[in-house]
Amino acid sequence: MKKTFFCVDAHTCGNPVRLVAGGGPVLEGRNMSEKRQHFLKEYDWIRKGLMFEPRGHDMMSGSILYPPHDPANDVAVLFIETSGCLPMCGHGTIGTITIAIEEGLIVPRIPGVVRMEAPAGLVLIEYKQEGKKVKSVKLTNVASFLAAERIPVECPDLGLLHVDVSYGGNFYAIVDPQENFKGLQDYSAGQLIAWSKVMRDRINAAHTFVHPDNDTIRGCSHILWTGDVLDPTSTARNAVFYGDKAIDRSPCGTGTSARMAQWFAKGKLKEGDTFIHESIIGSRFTGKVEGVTTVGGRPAMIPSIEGWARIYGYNTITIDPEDDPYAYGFQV
Ligand code: PYC
Repeated sequence: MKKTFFCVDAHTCGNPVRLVAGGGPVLEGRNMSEKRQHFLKEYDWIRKGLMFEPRGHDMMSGSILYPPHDPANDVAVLFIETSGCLPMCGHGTIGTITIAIEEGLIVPRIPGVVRMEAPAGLVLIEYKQEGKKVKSVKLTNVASFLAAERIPVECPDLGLLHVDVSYGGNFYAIVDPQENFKGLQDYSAGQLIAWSKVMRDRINAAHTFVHPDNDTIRGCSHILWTGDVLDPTSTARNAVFYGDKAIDRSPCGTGTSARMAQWFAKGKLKEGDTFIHESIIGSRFTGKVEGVTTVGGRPAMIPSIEGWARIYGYNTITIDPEDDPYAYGFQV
């Protein structure tokens, strides 16, 4: 049967965010983590249809809004991506909140503040508005922590690399410059993508990463390559691999959180410090160490990320498996 989805398309610092404002499914669950499981079981065809070609593309990423489960909160969000349904997405949050406020899809009780339930936990948001336009969104993310250090992994062409694995809403393998890798600036996006796929499989075959408080958050899903900054006023630069063929065009919110947690654990950042992260295209998020905590008994920190998004389109998308052989999309 033909289904219609009313979407607002935007980008956060260059990376797409397609918010499904109408047509999303009713989900069962006491919180967004349970609703994410229900969506994955019954409705993953919606994600595939809206994210993959021909309606989407390799980098496509989006969200669906739900009422909050706790009346103290303003909204709950399911993230849909080419990679699956992420527990948390930073660029997705910045785009989703920008769209939701500008289009009047949510009306927060306190103007300028949104309490957002994500599958990974509660995310507190402050946004700045000029007239109707949202100029910037700052999210205080879930507690982030360094999960493992110097894991050896063979990379095709480059040879043996050592990576740290850090959690910032998803688990990231962070590849810092070392003997066999001088920095992301020396390689094409295509090379980083090809290597990332192999390395992710190898890391997950040898190690199990599970969030201590939520065992549905598992596996190292992203590879974060680091390298020289383009702008000397930035702290660091990264290229984040996700899905099967994507490099994030934004500096990646959960990746920035994971990297700040890595630096925090190594004593390179302390509470109150800021961290300006550049993406592969040079767009920037400003991160800050907001606080210190523990997760499952291990030291952790609370990161915030600030960035901007712009709406660029209104998109009524149909998925009709009786008429279109590519209704549920494809990947090449
Ligand atoms: O911004 O957290 C993020 C993100 C995850 C995957 C792509 N972007």
